[in-house]
Amino acid sequence: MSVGTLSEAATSNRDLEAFWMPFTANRQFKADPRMLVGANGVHYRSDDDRDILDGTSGLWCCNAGHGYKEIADAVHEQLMSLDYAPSFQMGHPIAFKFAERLKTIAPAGFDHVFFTGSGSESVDTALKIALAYHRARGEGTRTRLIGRERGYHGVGFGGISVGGIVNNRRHFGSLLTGVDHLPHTHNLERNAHSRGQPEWGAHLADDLERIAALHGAETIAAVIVEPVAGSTGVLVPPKGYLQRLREICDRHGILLIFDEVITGFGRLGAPFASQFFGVTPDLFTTAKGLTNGVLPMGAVFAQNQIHDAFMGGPDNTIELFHGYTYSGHPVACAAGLATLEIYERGDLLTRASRLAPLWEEAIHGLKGERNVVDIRNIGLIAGIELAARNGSPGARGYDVFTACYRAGALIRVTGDIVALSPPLTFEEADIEKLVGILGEAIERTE
Ligand code: PXG
Ligand code: PLP
Repeated sequence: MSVGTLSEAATSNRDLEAFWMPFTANRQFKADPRMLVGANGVHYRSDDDRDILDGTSGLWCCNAGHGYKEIADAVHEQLMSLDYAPSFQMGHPIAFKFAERLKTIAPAGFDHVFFTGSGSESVDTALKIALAYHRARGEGTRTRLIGRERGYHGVGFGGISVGGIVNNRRHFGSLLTGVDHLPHTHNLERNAHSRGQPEWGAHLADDLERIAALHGAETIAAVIVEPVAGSTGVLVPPKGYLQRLREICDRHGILLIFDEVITGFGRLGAPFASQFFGVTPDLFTTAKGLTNGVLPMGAVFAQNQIHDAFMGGPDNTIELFHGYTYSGHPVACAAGLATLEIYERGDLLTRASRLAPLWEEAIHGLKGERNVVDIRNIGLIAGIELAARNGSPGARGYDVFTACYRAGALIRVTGDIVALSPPLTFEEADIEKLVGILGEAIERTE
């Protein structure tokens, strides 16, 4: 494993115009770019030749860290033997093998996996399966989808419709119809500085009863939530909240979808959040850590009874009119299989449960630092909420982000909330270093 070397192109090519960057202030960035040119272990390498501690696993996706030769070799081998093959009315062995392998780490009863190309595609897929499931069972009145305020479910029209982050929705027209939202669970007055799951807020799930009464439960197909809301700034579910959602869904025949794009693959200390919280959804979405982030891929896991409901009718029927050119892409499957080996070898899918006490202690050590109004944590995730600077929300968060980068750590900010989600391979010294850099950056930022 070698750290990527400083490339000529990265330093001399300042022609940055053509790449319209996603979720980025393009003009601000291009005036003062931050370029990563290599990655190994828990570090990135910057174009000015510095090691940058990866406090975010890339974008919550490189759960085992960076630079694995085994993944590179598996990808290379697959490319040279079968680079691409269609999955519509055709098959190739590695997609079946990967699905079978994934079954072994999924909760019991999830024996079916639908492959996609990303988290956003996984969300659209899960929502469509939910709608078609009810229709297949003769409950075609169930067409409503329920999301949650502050939820992030990717950027497809389905995902932004059930999502609850205003800026991701307001620019894009009328979205899907027949969507409603549960209230978010964030409450600084009640829950600030909770360690792990907050005590207060399980009753917020009861709003689903109100929504069911308002529209008629028989019109509701599914509820989708992130078990721990990530992108909005780390909102940990109150104790009992997810259980309550499950109960209400059961009572009314509503499907429960967990969006595990972030929580999947060990982030909390179990392979999936459903195992960690002991609450079983009907469908759950994944992506990111599925391939350790090295190739784009997502997967939707379906309970057997959901899958089986589609399997009636004549054998020549296409049961689900849905799929992507890249569903089950052989090269992504090869990366995924090699990734699962690495997770298994290092016990990485449960490692966060062993690191969590240390992590919690270190993160909550930032309490009392300048402008810190809340600290929250679960598994190997943390959110540190800063007070907004008067009149310019997000400015303080951005300054802390750039200060950390200058000091050698990659963090993520959403507005004025810092989100941390380091590789599951982090050691105690890495935690101390990350929290140290962050603490100093916060202290020095106006
Ligand atoms: N669902 C959830 C819960 C996610 O966190 C997606 C769906 C979409 O996945 P794709 O692969 O289409 O991006 C996500 C993605 C952040 C951040 O800043 C979070 C995500 C993506 C980019 C940035 O927290 N989550
Ligand atoms: N647009 C056009 C014109 C296409 O032909 C296709 C796929 O064949 C798509 C979009 C969908 O692309 P994908 O399957 O990669 O999501």
